[in-house]
Amino acid sequence: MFKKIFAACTAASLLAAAPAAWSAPAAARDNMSHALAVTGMVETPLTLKVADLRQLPPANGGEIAVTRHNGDKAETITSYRGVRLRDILDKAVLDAPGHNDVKKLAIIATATDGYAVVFSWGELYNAPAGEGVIVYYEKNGKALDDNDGEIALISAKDIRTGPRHVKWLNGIEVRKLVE
Ligand SMILES: Nc1nc2c(c(=O)[nH]1)N[C@H]1C(S)=C(S)[C@@H](COP(=O)(O)O)O[C@H]1N2
Ligand SMILES: [Mo]
Repeated sequence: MFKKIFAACTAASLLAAAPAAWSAPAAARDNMSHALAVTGMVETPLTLKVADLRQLPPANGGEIAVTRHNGDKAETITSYRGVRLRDILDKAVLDAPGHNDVKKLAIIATATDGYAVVFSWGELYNAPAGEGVIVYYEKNGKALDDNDGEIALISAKDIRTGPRHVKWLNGIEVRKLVE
């Protein structure tokens, strides 16, 4: 009884505060990423729009099952057009002059909603995973819509591909983690 009243009051006060606090579900907001900024430890920071991504060496492919961390299926991508993250980093040129500098680099992929995932240089350049880390702008034959785009990233060789599937990708930051 008391709990019920309490719950009702809480709901009422939340509603009263609604204009400031309420926000639409993620997919209904404009989360669209209109460009990808490549920043941090690079010689040439870049801002890439879809048209710029189309100029880079293409990495197009077929089926990728997007699976959540618990194994549930989120979606199946039947085809995609994109670019390997490695090729984007090579265009920006990693700022790592010392022989061992690259090995200390983390590459962080961020999205307009604050979602972020981490890669390492070793993973992207010196492991099988790197081949499958793709920044893509077309899915199933069409430009990405509000649900993932305009630009997204996926690490296709991950065991569960959901966690490092970054929708609304808008940043690639290169950070040196160790001095
Ligand atoms: N930008 C962004 N990308 C994201 C997420 C997110 O919250 N924001 N969630 C991730 C998670 S945890 C999963 S499992 C996959 C699939 O989620 P979906 O079911 O929402 O497509 O998207 C991933 N990409
Ligand atoms: Mo997830």
